[in-house]
Amino acid sequence: MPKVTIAQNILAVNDTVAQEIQQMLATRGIRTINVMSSPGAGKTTLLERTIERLRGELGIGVIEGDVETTADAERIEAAGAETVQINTRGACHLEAHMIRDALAQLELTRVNLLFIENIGNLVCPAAWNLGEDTRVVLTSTTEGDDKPAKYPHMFAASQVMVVNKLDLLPYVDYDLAKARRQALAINPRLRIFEVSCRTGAGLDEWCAWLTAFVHGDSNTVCKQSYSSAATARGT
Ligand SMILES: Nc1nc2c(ncn2[C@@H]2O[C@H](COP(=O)(O)OP(=O)(O)OP(=O)(O)O)[C@@H](O)[C@H]2O)c(=O)[nH]1
Ligand SMILES: [Mg+2]
Ligand SMILES: [Zn+2]
Repeated sequence: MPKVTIAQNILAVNDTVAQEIQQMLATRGIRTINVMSSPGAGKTTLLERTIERLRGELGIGVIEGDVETTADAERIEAAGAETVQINTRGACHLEAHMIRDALAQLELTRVNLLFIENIGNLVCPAAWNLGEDTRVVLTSTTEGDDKPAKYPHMFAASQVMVVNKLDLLPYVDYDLAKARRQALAINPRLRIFEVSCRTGAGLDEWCAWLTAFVHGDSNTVCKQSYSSAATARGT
């Protein structure tokens, strides 16, 4: 029991920092998306393809979270977006204080869409509020179609699901309808995009949604109303 109390205190402190971040970003007119997935589902690739398509239209910034290396930040910079790398040196999720420190290093003047690429992990990132406006969970056809059912908290705590690597469907046992059905059973309001970052399939729809999201279209606004502490308690 004492351990649970400590964990919830840590999450409550995290929520306070996250609220400060959310207010600061809202004041600057920046919309923020926390991108989560298992390792290798294609988070960085989706961001690269998105930046290539939208950089003329939107000011995109990226906070890259990885346990080690600056490889993903280098890829994002090469794609043409403002970026800063967080190395957690072992930690398996990002926390709000890391985002606060990273934001101090980002040139935000021209940014109106900020992505946070979380650590590859379908479990604990769901419990940590980072001050984002919305959460995107990415899953890919090579991981199996049972991920929503096996990791329900991640899908319950997200507003958007992107299924990536559609180009590999002929080679893997992945039932798109089953994944969609399982995800919607957990979270009926989940917005679903099915894409291939390899072929570009589905990216027009994804980018159109992002543009509307940045411009505040009410159908795309899915501001989170939960807290990290409440998520951890399962309430
Ligand atoms: N065939 C195929 N491969 C893809 C697609 N999207 C990404 N990949 C490949 O999947 C691998 C992992 O992609 P990343 O974008 O690095 O994945 P990530 O989720 O950022 O990985 P971590 O940051 O390590 O968690 C790379 O080899 C990509 O080229 C896709 O749509 N189709
Ligand atoms: Mg990555
Ligand atoms: Zn973790």
